[in-house]
Formats: sequence, structure tokens, C-alpha cells
Amino acid sequence: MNPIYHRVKFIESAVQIDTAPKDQGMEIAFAGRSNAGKSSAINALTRQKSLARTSKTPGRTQLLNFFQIDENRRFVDLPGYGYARVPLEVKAKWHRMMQRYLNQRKSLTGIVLVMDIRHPLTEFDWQMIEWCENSDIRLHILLTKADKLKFGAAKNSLLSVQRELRQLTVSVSVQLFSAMKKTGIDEIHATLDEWLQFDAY
Ligand SMILES: Nc1nc2c(ncn2[C@@H]2O[C@H](COP(=O)(O)OP(=O)(O)O)[C@@H](O)[C@H]2O)c(=O)[nH]1
Ligand SMILES: [Mg+2]
Repeated sequence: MNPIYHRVKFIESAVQIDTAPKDQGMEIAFAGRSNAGKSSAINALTRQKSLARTSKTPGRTQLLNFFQIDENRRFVDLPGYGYARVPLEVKAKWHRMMQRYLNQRKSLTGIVLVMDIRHPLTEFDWQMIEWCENSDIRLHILLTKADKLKFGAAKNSLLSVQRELRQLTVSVSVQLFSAMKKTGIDEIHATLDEWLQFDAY
């Protein structure tokens, strides 16, 4: 296991990319709908209890939260999408901000798309997947909260998501994950190591 992830530190929150850390090195973005479990996944894979804030009230933070892995590598916890109870104006703002981030961020190396295993592949998830397909950005999908399902049901969900993704022109990796049970951590570390070119571990 690569110990570097346990030393990840919070850098800053930005309202938009103009105020984000310098666009250099490599950045991996965590995306997904509000409440899917993005922040919990970041905490679990860095083995830190409250590095990324987790919340039972979804949709409140519309910030890009940046974390430093080392001088040249970062994670960013993107604001959640698809939260119904926010005003249209907030949704439009979110949309513009995401568009700018995805289109302009040169250091963006890959996206980890976090989906609640009980509600995978929403319309927003497909938008994200198609964006990755069209812009040739690497994509890894976490089916999180796997602890909420029995093992057989979780496995079936994994297979069915993999089947649906076969129609894409790019290959996307998918895995089971649970921040609560801390399962799937070695698997995501392996993907991150590859993307971030940590081959020594
Ligand atoms: N049972 C279970 N609950 C989880 C898991 N991951 C996140 N949660 C819960 O789901 C809610 C939303 O999680 P959070 O990480 O804040 O989601 P985010 O909005 O995508 O960042 C919180 O109440 C978490 O405790 C998991 O793996 N298993
Ligand atoms: Mg969050």
C-alpha cells in the first residue's frame, strides 16, 4: 500500500478555477452527485477521518476543494450535482463552473466518478461519462456504499454497470467500494498509483 495517500493535506477551497491552485502537475477529480459519498471516499482512501468534510445535508457546498498529495499531485473534491432542492440559478452556476473546470484544467489527469451503488448511472453520471469519453480523460467508477447491499446483489450491480459501459468507445474501470467498511481501498489505490505514475509501490 502506498503510504503517500495517508499524508494528503487540505490546500484550499475555491469558488471557481480562477482562484484554484496553479494548474500544474497532475490532478485527479472526484465527481458525483451530492450525497453519493465522494468526501467519505476521499477520507477512507487517505485513512483520515475528516480530511474532506462529509455531510448528511447534501448540496450545501458548491466549492472546489483541493488536497495536496505532493508538490506535483492533487485531488479535488468537485461540488456535487443533481441535488433537487437548490434554486435553478445555483444549478446554472454549478453547470458553468464544472464546464470551465473540465474544459480548461490542463492538469486534470483522471476522474473518479462516485456513485451510490443503489442508484448508479443517473442522467448526471452519463453526462460525466460522455464528457470523459469525448475529451479522452481517464475514468474510474466507484460503486460506493456497497455495504448497503448483500455481496451477491453488489456483485450483480457491478456486472450490470460494467455491461452498460461496454457501449462506450473508451474503457472505463468500475469497482465496489465502501467507505464505512473500508473495502475497495487497495483497488482504488492501484488505479491512482497508475494515473499518478507512482510505480515504485
Ligand atoms: N453506509 C455507508 N454510508 C456512506 C458511505 N459513504 C458515505 N456514506 C454516507 O453518505 C452520506 C453522504 O456522504 P458524503 O461523503 O458527504 O457524500 P458527498 O456529498 O458525495 O461528499 C453521509 O451520511 C455518509 O456517512 C459508505 O460507504 N457506506
Ligand atoms: Mg462532499
